Amino acid sequence: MMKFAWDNYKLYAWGKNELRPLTKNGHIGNMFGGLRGASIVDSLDTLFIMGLEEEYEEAKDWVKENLDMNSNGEASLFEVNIRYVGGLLSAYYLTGEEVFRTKVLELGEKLLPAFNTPTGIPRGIINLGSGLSWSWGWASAGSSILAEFGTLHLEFVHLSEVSGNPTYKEKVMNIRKFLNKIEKPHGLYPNFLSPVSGNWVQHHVSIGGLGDSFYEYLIKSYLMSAKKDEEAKKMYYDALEAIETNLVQKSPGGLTYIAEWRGGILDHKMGHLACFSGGMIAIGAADGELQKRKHYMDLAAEITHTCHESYARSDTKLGPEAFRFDGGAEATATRLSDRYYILRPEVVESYMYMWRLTHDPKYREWGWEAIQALEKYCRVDAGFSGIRDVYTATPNYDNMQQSFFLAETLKYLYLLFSDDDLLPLEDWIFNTEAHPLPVVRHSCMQGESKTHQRQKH
Ligand code: DMJ
Repeated sequence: MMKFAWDNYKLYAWGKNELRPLTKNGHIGNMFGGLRGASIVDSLDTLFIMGLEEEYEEAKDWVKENLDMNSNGEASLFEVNIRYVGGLLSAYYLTGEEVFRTKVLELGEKLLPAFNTPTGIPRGIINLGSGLSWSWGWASAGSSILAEFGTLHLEFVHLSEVSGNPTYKEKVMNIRKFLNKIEKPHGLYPNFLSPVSGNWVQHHVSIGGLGDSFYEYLIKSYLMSAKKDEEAKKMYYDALEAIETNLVQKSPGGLTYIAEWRGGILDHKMGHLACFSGGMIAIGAADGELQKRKHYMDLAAEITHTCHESYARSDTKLGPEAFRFDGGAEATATRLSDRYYILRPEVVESYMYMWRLTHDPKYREWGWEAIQALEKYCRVDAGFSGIRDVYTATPNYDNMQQSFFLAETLKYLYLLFSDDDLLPLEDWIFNTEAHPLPVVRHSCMQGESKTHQRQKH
């Protein structure tokens, strides 16, 4: 599947950001500020891990010759960070090739001006040429988004590690400290925050879109620090406690789900994006309070089960973008606009973590079901495409092979069927785009004063 997706990208969309597999051309889009080759950078580590050597070499050569950071467009800080910074860092750590380090540091520097706000909380969009940054037009009152400014920590810690420059780490530690001290309604973190006043802008809380990977990065920061980052640990378990108290629900049919919260009122909906949380709760289970560890594994299994049900209850055996638990619905989409599937990874991501941590064969069975469904309903002549309605067996394609399909969906499926010693979870932490980053056991930031580090670099 990876080779097929890659070969078609190469044939029809080489150097563009994504492949349009129906029209057989490339897509550039406006998320990456003029950067190109998102599918190449997102695929480097997947190709390497899968032993697709020739393809990996082609990808590396493209990065060396053609990945041009001197673009002048408006980029999503979050998307560039998780795909480009994460992809290049991971390629560097896996292969030791200097070109990835040089490129990622060139890019990292261009992202720093986004943090020049009164609070140090970055804005969502940055012009990679001018360094000017601003907020998404659709985000209320010029606010920044929790899942965006909360999903920088892992990559920025490693930017400091590979450069010896503490600035990157300082920027994300500042975000962390800010969030730690600010008041939180019922212990929950709303999705919108003003980077100017430092106040929450709306009381919408979600473990799915707009909130999701902030929580993921708390527990992963703790694990990536070789379990030294106590602050991240405490913030994670406190947040999980608040989520359990306020958002976790059981449907009449016995399915556990995580609802969304709008100023105290529950919206009984779970997004596909929220399905990463099965895996997240599972990787954090062993470091929770002793008496809660089993409970966390049970909760992780229940959520993963619910997400599997959202797949099993559709005609294509692929899950919708959002499924509901009201008006008689139980893990099904009720709105037409929620029925699409865009090759997202979160459900198989949770299967992979649950498999690694329990070895219950059902997770491989569920992964295999997803593979068969992808082959049957998403594979087209020239690649893989998202579909517009998972409840109809005659697919209507969206004509897009997302770069995260190669970075995440296929990588997690591959790992689900690999031995546990391929990227062991004790040594590698996957960023939110599935790019593995090593646990930092001996930080290059230790032992040298910050001033000295600054002078050196
Ligand atoms: C990916 O870019 C990342 O997984 C992100 O955290 C959420 N959205 C997509 C995949 O669905």
